[in-house]
Amino acid sequence: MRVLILGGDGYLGWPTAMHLSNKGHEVAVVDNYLRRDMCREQNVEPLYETPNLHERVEIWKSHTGRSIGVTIGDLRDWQVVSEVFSRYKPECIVHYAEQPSAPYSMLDRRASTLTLMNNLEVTANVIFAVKEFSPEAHLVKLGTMGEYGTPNIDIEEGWLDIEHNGRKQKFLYPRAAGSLYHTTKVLDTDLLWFYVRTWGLKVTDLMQGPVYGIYTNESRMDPRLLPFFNYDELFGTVVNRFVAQAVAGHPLTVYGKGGQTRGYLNILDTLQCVRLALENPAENGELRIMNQFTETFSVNQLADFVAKAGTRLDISVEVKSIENPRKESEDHYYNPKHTAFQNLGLQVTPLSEDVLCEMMEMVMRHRDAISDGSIFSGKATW
Ligand code: USQ
Repeated sequence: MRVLILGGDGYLGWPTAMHLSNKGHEVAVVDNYLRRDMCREQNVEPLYETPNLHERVEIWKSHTGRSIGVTIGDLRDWQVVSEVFSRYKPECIVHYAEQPSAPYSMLDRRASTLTLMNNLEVTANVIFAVKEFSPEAHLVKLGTMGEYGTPNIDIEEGWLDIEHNGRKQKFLYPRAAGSLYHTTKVLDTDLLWFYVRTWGLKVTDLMQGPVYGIYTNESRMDPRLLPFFNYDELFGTVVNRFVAQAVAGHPLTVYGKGGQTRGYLNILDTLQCVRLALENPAENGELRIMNQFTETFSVNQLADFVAKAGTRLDISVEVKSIENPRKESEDHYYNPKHTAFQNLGLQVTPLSEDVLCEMMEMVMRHRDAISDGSIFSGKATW
């Protein structure tokens, strides 16, 4: 399949590009390096440097002989979008091209409006480009489990059957996001649903939980192919952060009571899920919503897991609750369904001490680069 990956430089975008290329798809990536710029601007650089996209595709080609197309450009610019879509004529679009951090979106007015404008304008441009240049293409969009919030009832996969005054209708599952970033994902879903109804687009919206991990089959070929690894409070997800904190000898920063429960997945399973969605597309006029995670954990459970893995490597890990910088329930019901990917044959990579120890060993090689100041400053508090 001809696949266009929007946001192809990111933590998930670049590993997805290599994975799909390795599986024989014809891949092109687009990125404007927004994530790299935001990290620089906020002085929260990833743990190690990564080559730029032009260099990455050359390294990839030297190992595999496979080419990946590259465009550096801003997808808020219609000129860039229309050129890319008319050049590549994608059969599938994987849309990751968004500001991905909840804390960043809550920093200040500028960061909030950047998140809002970037995320919605890119999604709108992509929708218009699909209609104009590739009306039969399947759009696979990265949403988030955070769209649902933490309701006191089971979370379904995207839709809920409602019976009201004796009549029935299926509606989008009620959403209650916990940050402006998560709210942009809710708004994206509404935009997509509107244009699915109006223009009959073919869309899969992936409700993904926090991802952890670093290695994929492709990045094991060469360390220069590894994705970013952020451990800071803005761009690092919790497991990656805890692993880096353990190695740095910093107490694990459990926010508040630590009962916050989410659906997590290994980066390897993100790649499988995106490929499964792409190879089993939605129908014309369908907004298919799939919950993309494999296991649920509370923050306390994750901290215990990381502390145990540390013991295996002779690292003594302290766990410390700090005042929660976020507004979120710290003790709540959480029972989200996730059968859609199981039904497509997802092979789960569970969180294990082996996985955590391998991550710790990688971080140890860069231990000197860990900046204590990036671990927690409280600058994103809401
Ligand atoms: N947390 C801590 N200590 C930390 C960092 C986080 O206790 O040092 C807690 C948070 O308060 C939260 C949970 O861990 O309850 C997860 O936080 P996170 O930073 O790993 O994830 P989050 O900000 O929710 O965002 C991440 C990705 C985002 C994706 C989302 C899925 O950055 O792109 O959409 O996970 S979900 O969380 O299901 O909404």
